[in-house]
Amino acid sequence: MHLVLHHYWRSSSSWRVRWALAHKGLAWDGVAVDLLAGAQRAEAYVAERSPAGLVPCLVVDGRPLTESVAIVELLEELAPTPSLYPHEPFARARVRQLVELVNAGTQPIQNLSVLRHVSSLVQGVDADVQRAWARHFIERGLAAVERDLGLVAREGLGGRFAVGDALTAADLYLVPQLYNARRFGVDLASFPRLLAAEAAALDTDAARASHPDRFAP
Ligand SMILES: N[C@@H](CCC(=O)N[C@@H](CS)C(=O)NCC(=O)O)C(=O)O
Repeated sequence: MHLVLHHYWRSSSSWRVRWALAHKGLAWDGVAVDLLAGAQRAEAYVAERSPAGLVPCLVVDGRPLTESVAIVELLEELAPTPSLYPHEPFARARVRQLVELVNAGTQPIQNLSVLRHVSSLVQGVDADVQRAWARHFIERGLAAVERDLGLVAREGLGGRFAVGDALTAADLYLVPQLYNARRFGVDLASFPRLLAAEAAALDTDAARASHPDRFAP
């Protein structure tokens, strides 16, 4: 299987996929897409790689696939071990729920193009207001995740990681979102469950191999 990942070093969605690849021990070639320079909107990239003009895009034997959830689930099916999803159906559903709290409920509202569009519509929306906007939605999303982790614990599904004692897809979404949270200056003191799961997840070879700092230009 030949894998080519189009990604940006500091993009949280890109980190999710790099992490899944590292966890499963899959080799890949990388193509850097410079989001600040607008490379994600280049005609050829949108036509041939990402219809939405976003990263990541994983090209699998010549076939481009976007949306990190679809990519991570494909990798899970192509390379089932080590798994990123618990076997038990409800625990599996909890993992997917946590993934969506970040993927659908948090990251899209603080994404670069959203922040820029708000600035273009409303006079006086400068970088400080953009950061305040991002902080608000990240805090709201992480508060939901923190409460969800409380539920997970009460159900007996807790452990070192977000769900249980093995790394799951939930960790691949929560930890990069925390990375974004720090970039925007979110105070994380009220998220102890999240911070504990983050510490466990970061202390893995796959986290280190996929971390944004390793891919900074
Ligand atoms: N739901 C998508 C989100 C992709 C996404 O929002 N990517 C961001 C970087 S994290 C991006 O490409 N932003 C560039 C832009 O908004 O122009 C996924 O999980 O792959």
